Amino acid sequence: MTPSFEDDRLEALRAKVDAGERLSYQDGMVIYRTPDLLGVGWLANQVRERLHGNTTFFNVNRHINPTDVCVASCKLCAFGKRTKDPKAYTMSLEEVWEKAGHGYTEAVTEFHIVGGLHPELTLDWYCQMLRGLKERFPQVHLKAFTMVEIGYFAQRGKISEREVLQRLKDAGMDSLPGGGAEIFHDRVRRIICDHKLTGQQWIDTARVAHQMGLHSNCTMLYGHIETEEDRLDHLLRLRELQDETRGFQTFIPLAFHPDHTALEHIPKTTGFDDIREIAVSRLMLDNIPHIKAYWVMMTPRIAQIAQRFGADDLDGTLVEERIYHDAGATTTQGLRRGELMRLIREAGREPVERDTLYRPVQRAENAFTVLV
Ligand code: V47
Repeated sequence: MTPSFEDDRLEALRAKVDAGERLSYQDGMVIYRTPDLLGVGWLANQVRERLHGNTTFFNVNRHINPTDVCVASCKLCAFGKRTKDPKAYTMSLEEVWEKAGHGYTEAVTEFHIVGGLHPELTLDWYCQMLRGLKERFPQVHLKAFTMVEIGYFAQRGKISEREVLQRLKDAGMDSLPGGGAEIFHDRVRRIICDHKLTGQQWIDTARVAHQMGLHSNCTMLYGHIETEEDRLDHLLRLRELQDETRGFQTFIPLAFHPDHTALEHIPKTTGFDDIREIAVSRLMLDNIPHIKAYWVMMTPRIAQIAQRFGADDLDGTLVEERIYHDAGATTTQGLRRGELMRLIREAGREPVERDTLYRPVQRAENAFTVLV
């Protein structure tokens, strides 16, 4: 059934969406500014169902953050700490391996590993960490290090990003997560994450990773000091790189959580904004296969509704999330496999457990009812 839109401008977009035509910057502005959220969501859902039918993907993963010590002091972040901060931590290699195995069941298919920019840990240390994980958990995919960490390892080791990526790949890194992209525009970046690599450097590093056959995800941090123009610029720069490399698997819009950050005065995003961001992403990023509604950030309730506004993924079980929880997230730190499946089913979608590369994971129907 085709709806009649509250906003006539969406009629013209419907023709483009039906024809699979690419939306322009001006189209993007319309979908960011119209109050007709249901109309925008309907369009995004058309694209989502054309790509993925009724499926919603999820995975069984564990987050590992080896250190929160960080030289960068980004205003947006509540996770990074100075070395001398009594609350700062850095795991030993044994602790990382122990953490990975803690509560481990063979259900876990991915370790998601990111951390602060530590002034002393060397690239060799990280390679050893990956080798140790692969030795102990050979079947688990290692999705590790943001482009920001890659850039930092290169700068510290005085070697190229390509060399860093090659060494990490040789040690067992299978793909990269999408963090650290924030908002690419320099004006915003200078304020929210001054010491991080530039937006262009993030893009260039992702390009090299993709050229080396490594897949990655991509993100956008919204809901702070950026404008809608900055958001669109960010999305279009990702779309442009994807036309070139086809290396991005998933886009994850990340709502800014201000608590305990230097930008604590900024109000939190609203449900309306979060849902709209999912729909805009699905419509503008026509060449990125998946849009993830990251339940930790959106809350399971909104992430569930997002499954009918353009999203086709919920992320995973996580077990112990820290970056968002340090910034005041009120969600639980992990969800069980069965809970994720229930959320998806109640949104009228069919849950499909995937591995990091979106291959379906086959499991015996009742194999993990006790374990996970
Ligand atoms: O890089 C940091 C953001 C990212 C805050 O690739 C904050 O599958 C909100 O990238 N409020 C880390 N956001 C999370 C991330 C991610 C999450 C889930 C899945 C994947 C994936 C990637 O979170 C950081 C930064 O952009 N962040 N601090 C904050 N206060």
